[in-house]
Amino acid sequence: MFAKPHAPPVKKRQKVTNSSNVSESDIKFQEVIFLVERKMGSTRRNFLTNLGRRKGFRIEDSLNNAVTHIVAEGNSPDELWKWLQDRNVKDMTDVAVVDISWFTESMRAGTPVSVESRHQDSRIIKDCSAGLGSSGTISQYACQRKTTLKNCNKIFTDAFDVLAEHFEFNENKGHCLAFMRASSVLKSLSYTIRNYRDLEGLACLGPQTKAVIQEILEYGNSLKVQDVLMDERYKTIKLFTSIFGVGLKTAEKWYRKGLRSLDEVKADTSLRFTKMQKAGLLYYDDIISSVSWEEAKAVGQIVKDACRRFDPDAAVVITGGFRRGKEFGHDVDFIITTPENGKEVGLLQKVLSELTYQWKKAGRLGILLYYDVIDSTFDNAQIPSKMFEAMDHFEKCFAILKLKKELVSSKQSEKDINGKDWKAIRVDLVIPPMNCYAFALLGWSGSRQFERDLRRYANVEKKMLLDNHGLYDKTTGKFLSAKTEEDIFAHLGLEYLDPSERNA
Ligand code: DCT
Ligand code: MG
Repeated sequence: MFAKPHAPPVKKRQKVTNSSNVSESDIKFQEVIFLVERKMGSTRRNFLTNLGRRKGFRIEDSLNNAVTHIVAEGNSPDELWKWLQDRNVKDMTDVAVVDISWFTESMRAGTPVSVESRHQDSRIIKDCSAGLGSSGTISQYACQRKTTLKNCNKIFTDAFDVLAEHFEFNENKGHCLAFMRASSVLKSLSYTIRNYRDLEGLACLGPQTKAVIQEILEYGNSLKVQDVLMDERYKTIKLFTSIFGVGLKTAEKWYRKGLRSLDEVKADTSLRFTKMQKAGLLYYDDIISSVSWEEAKAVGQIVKDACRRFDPDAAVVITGGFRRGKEFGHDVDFIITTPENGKEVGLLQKVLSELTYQWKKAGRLGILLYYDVIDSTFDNAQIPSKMFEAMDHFEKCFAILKLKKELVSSKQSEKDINGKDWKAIRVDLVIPPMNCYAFALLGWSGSRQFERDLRRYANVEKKMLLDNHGLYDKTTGKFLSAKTEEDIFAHLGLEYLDPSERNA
């Protein structure tokens, strides 16, 4: 793997023999540079080498272990990868592969400048800190790519996300998946796509997705995306599915009835709302405004206090987007379990009654504004399932909690436009037994695309079935146990990715 572009590594210095007539004392910097002759040509390479050495840079004639910066000019990623592989360069840890612009800027500055994403033009090298498949190209699986929250290609991924949603609304699964995968690949890159050739060798980009990129590169936006954003059906389905408890089918039905706004929905006396939809409409404004990390922490404290009252050893772990480092989310996801297998049974009911009791004691509208408990249908014989999107079988609860603003330090004494000193927050609680904890944690940490690709990778590449309950090896017919997420990655032969690197 290559080094992250923003932190150019300082390698352990090794004694390097310079074939030039530059003595060690002339060298002013610890960076060790190698210029790739391919495409650059020997004359230009000699010229740049001499120029650099005169300025006190250490420039190697051959590619050796001391090299910290490989500089190339005019090579496509594939060509460069092949060139490196032909030279048996395998361990690229702590080596920055940079564009000639890094070298010329450094010459101008008279000192090695720090490596920025602009120096890693993908024509020279693809994102090396994002995972590489065995062929040296970006893997088609998100679980082999590092995807942090830093997205250098937002202009493209926003467009893809709109199109993916549009196809989801039209129940065109194939196109939806194509755009979700393409978006996910671009999110993993540490450089910005600047021209069409930057797409060479990237996985999951087909003619459709490439055409959108080309349009954005040329005109700054995509007509198709503009059309979708203006499309009445798209806008209405998006609005209706943003109500807690409303899925695609219901949204479609309302749209076909001619409904277009929340007010129209609320006013339509012929509609029968589920309990969940009623709560969704009642607390719509609060729920649609995202939950901040501070609010999530405050909710976590409430849930923890309620759990610990019954089991001081209970573990309450925040998962979902917040575990991946997101600052805002649409809900707060928690996994609750107990160190002893089986002791988790009944805990959720006690926690819910504790939250209700708090309400009675306070004599006010309850802290538990809404909840729906899904009983456990956990049966070892039924797992693992081949359904990638299947809900797991653990006992869980979809709730709306009332969070007093005074519990969130930055919001103390704040009131909203309705004079309310609290905010309704969507909370999911999942209660797996301890022997499934690692699988449940991995499954609920997301992102959705990461989970999809992890399961697909397990199935296609490893002949294993993974879900939120366990991992099954189809070749040996055995379940593989895991205490930690690291164990699961190891069973799958994958490099461990921190949750912050799973924002695929
Ligand atoms: N999950 C999944 N498949 C689904 C639904 C959820 O794999 N069909 C997993 C992935 C994320 C996790 O559960 C929590 O789901 P969400 O809360 O919907 O996602 P999130 O990443 O936490 O996003 P947000 O920050 O918006 O809550
Ligand atoms: Mg979430």
